[in-house]
Amino acid sequence: MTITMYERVGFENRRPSPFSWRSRYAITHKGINVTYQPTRFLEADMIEQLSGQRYVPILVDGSKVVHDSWRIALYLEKQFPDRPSLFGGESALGQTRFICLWADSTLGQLIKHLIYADFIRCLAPEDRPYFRSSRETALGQSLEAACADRAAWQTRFSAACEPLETLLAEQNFIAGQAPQYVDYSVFSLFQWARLGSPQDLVREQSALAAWRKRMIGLFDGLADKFPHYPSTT
Ligand SMILES: N[C@@H](CCC(=O)N[C@@H](CS)C(=O)NCC(=O)O)C(=O)O
Repeated sequence: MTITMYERVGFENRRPSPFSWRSRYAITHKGINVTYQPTRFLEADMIEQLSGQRYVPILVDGSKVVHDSWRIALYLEKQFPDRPSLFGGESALGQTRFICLWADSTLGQLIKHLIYADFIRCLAPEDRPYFRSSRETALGQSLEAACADRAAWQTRFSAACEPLETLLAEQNFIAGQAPQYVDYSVFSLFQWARLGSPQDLVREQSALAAWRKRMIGLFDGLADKFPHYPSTT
């Protein structure tokens, strides 16, 4: 039975969604054969018909349709128990979930203010009006205004990354000696930022930069298999 993952696709085959990236890494970690279905923002009706909600990623495995990247990770762990574990056991589940939620709410929110004005160019031109209006409504201001004070947002972002910097100076991955879902989930935000803006938000020579490099190199350089920030749009 073919398993299909519907994920966001951007301008000229870019993969701009952090949530899709963490699911891609989880699938690759498990070594599962999956067909990827690139999906535009404008195809939300089709996603809703399949899954009852409008967000990607979704995973379709026969009659089972799973939405939300966290639920996809749990599903993969349950369906493929003989493949390498994504969590390292039941007791790590709550901690992993907490770190993923913390990363999305803290790092994810700050990253928006560092990349959104650039990020829109990574999306297909026909998806840009929806992205702009939905995000500007959520932010209560234009993408450009949200990103105006870059230095201040960078200071806040670097401060929020301090615990990660300390940890990654002590061990190679957040999960320990080898990467697990917690690494994929946090990395997906850094991947979103590196593909979504020409400006780097990670300090060179930092432990975070070294970890990000290790993550980019995983699975035969999975993170670099799609186009980077566009030089022309
Ligand atoms: N909690 C969800 C969030 C998924 C999410 O935000 N997906 C974005 C990816 S681009 C999306 O589909 N957005 C649709 C929209 O904004 O209308 C998950 O972890 O999968």
